[in-house]
Amino acid sequence: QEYTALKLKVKEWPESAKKILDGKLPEGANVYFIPATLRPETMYGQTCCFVGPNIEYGVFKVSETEFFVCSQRAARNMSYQPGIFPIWGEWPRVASFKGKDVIGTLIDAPLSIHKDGVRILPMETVKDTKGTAVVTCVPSDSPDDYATVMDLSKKAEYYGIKKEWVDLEILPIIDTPTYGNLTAKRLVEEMKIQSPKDTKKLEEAKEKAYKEGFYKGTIIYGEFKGKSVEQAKNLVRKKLMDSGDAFNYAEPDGKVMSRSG
Ligand code: ZZB
Repeated sequence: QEYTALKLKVKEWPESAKKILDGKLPEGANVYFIPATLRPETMYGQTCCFVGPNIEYGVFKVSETEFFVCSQRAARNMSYQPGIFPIWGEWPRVASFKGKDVIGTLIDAPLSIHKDGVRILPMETVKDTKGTAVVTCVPSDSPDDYATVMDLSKKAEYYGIKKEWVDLEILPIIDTPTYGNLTAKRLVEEMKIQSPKDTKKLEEAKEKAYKEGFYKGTIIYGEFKGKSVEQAKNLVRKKLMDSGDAFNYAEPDGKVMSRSG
């Protein structure tokens, strides 16, 4: 699986994270949360970024001034891919924390219309075994994200977050003949998905959204407005890579590994 790994720069840590990181990072260090996405063309619509509250994350040193936040497993994979860590097979960890320790962190999400930054928020269904275990949230086009955002907004107090961290404008980015320009919202409502725990229905909704978006979607926002999703995907990916805001991250395929091993 070939992902686009995006660099979401930390603008402000919450107190809980400051305590953990105290003394572990050099003065002026830039720290980035690294979500892995298959949908770079949707990055204009990022409204927050998810971590699993009980997942363990590391802060990994990629240069004197740059540090990446992702799962240990992803950092290890990255260390065997060119151009990410300086030394092949080494992924130096300077700190670690649980997702719940960094809820509320303010980050800068490249291309997002929300220029003041977006927040790190909890998502119970993040898998530690896929991507980087950091998931950027695009509620217009990802049914999982839409369902999670609705849940977080309804139960903000229970989750210990501020409602205004969740209730950011949902930007229509892609128009499709079957589901209109807010595909995820439409699917969640039509399929009567009640909660992020409706995993079976959400899996089905995701497949539908992928297919419709990729084969029939047209971009309706930004510099590639009017282009098909198929075309825009690579253009946006290239733009993000050229600006230094993203890099390639390949997930080793278990099946291939076992066949060759
Ligand atoms: C932004 C985005 C916008 C995504 C969208 C999807 C969609 P897949 O197909 O199962 O491989 N994701 C990445 N890592 C994880 C994880 N560890 N746990 C849970 N979810 C994760 O899933 C790849 C997509 O699942 C990724 O692309 C990411 O969300 C999420 F409009 O990034 B995506 C119809 C989907 N639309």
